[in-house]
Amino acid sequence: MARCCLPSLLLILAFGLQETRQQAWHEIVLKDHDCGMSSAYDLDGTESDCHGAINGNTSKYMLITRDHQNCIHTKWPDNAPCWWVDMGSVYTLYWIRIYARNNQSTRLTYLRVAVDGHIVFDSGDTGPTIHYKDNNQNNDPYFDITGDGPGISNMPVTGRNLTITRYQATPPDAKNDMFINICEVKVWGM
Ligand SMILES: [Ca+2]
Repeated sequence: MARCCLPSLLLILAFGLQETRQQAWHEIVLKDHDCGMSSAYDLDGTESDCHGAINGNTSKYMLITRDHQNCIHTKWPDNAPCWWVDMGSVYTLYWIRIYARNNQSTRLTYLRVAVDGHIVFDSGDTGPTIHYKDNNQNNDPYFDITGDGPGISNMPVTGRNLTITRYQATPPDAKNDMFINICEVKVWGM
């Protein structure tokens, strides 16, 4: 083989490997996995259940009843709110999608996502870039964490425990808004 062809061949092999890896990605279903949260909002005697963020329901409408829980909501006062899920095995994650609650975008600021302690996203004071399915704002709002997004992008990341924390409210003295209040977490990897 002519030496000049080697770089092209390596490029083709690398591209092929990346394509194969993308084809191998799949959604890692988190439903019913072990999870926990630092505090649980109490609504009419029923506490928010950590599984509300992994029950497969991405609806933006929060339900906290004995039979139906869709979103998670930490409780005030909790100045270091945290939610976590044990994915059951070690995975390499390429994509994380987090669905938000309607009309609660201020609760997405200063949100930090980590896998086994490796921070992969920090929404900072502006919060994440929100998307809607089919660009229709009536649909469920979400944001994506990938390797090429804004802010911290330590993706892909390998680990077993995914943690979401919040370290400040907006504005900082809004103690009654210092919640983690999201509706679903989805992950893709292998
Ligand atoms: Ca849900």
